[in-house]
Amino acid sequence: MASLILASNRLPIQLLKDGTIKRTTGGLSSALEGAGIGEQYTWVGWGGPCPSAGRSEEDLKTSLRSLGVEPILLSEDEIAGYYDGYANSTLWPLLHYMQERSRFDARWMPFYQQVNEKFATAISEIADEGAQVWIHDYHLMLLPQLLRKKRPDLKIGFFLHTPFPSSEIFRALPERDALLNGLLGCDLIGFHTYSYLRHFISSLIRILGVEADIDGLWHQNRHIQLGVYPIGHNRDGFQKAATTNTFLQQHSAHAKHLGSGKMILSVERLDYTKGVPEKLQAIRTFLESHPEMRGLVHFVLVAVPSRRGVEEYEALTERVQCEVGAINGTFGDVGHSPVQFLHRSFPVEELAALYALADVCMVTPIVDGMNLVAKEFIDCKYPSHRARPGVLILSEFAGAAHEMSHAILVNPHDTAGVAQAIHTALDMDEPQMWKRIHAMQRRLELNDAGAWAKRFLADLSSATSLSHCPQHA
Ligand code: GDG
Repeated sequence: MASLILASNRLPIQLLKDGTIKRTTGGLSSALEGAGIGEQYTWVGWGGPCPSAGRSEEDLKTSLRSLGVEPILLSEDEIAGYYDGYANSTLWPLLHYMQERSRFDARWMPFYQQVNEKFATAISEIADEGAQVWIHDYHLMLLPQLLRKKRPDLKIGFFLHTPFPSSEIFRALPERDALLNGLLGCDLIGFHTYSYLRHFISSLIRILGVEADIDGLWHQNRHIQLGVYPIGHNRDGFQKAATTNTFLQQHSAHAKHLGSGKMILSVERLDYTKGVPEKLQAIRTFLESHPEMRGLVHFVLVAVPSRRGVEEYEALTERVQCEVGAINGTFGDVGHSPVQFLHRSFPVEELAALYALADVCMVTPIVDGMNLVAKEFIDCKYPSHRARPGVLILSEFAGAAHEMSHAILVNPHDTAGVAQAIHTALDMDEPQMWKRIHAMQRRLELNDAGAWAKRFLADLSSATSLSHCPQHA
């Protein structure tokens, strides 16, 4: 039994066929890992594509439970309909304002409903009386209401890691009422920014006719609190990583290789929301207009494979590989390719070494709920970690832009503007770079992943589950 339960689509770990464990890469797992909310919780989620060869479901569940998590197993049909289908092909693009990419297929919603039911059943069986349940992200928008029906005693919170788009976009969803009603099963609903919260409130009024203000609303005689909780990065994890031998070795190796050259880094899951082709266009424009920089700059693109098997992601990978080849073919020389495309995941110590050394970090998503890479880069810039100063180029369409005004803010669609920002960043003098870094670090120190989680959980714990509206009492 558990008094605090975290629920997310994916567990932070995946059990592989050979019985070994792999950590999953992504914003949610990296932030929650650094949230420091102790050992007193149970994490409920899917362990990834099932390595079921020769193993029974019970056997798999037992292996995962021994690691302190409560696994949800999904059938092939559920993976296709709930995960690849409704969550990633309908909701993900729509929540990121990409309505033209969003596919509506009536066969998918029943699987989304079914998997949300599975989570509700699993949680209701392990939750202590009055336990807190913290549900994460767009895969589980029906879960709060399903869970409340089974267990009205629970305190239920939901945090959305993506943007919540304008109601003009959200209302295009055929299942818009069901999703909003699903969320109204919560005691507390949180977003990264005030804009997302305001869009949610507009959807409630325009779609359900339910009125709310920025603090909350009354619905069916229950109070639902609303709030803004900008997520922070795993500060302790990066600070620790910067003291390891792997960090030191990687740091010296890269520093030697760079010599007097300049490193322009980017790190992301290879996802169409992250704006990688648009970034490559800007790199091409920069190299075209600054021939004197061609032998000097090293664009290092760490692009972790994501959602393998989904057609659009395969096409994006091919497109990016092709453009990287074309840029290197045009602007490279014997012994130097301006763009290094690293299509794999790196251990956090190696990532920290790249952040510490990079002269510029380009975080230029088309739309992004928050973006933790921007925060991690700035927080690896301490002289005690042998960091070089560096400049953050940040898309104004990332949630992080609301907090990091000392970055160079860019519109990722404006190719010439981003190319110009690269030049401005490379040209900036060191005192100016440190001034900007320090201003951003002061803010990050106050709101890392731990502070974010504690704030959300404290509000969830004090959220009042009054049974009637005082105005109507
Ligand atoms: C979603 C929202 C929101 C990346 N490559 C490696 C690696 N990473 C880690 C980074 C960072 C995380 O993955 C990526 O986080 P982001 O925030 O940038 O993006 P999403 O995965 O899209 O996350 C996003 C987030 O949820 C949290 O709410 O900010 O807007 O889309 O932590 O460091 N980690 C390691 N090796 C890599 O190669 N170890």
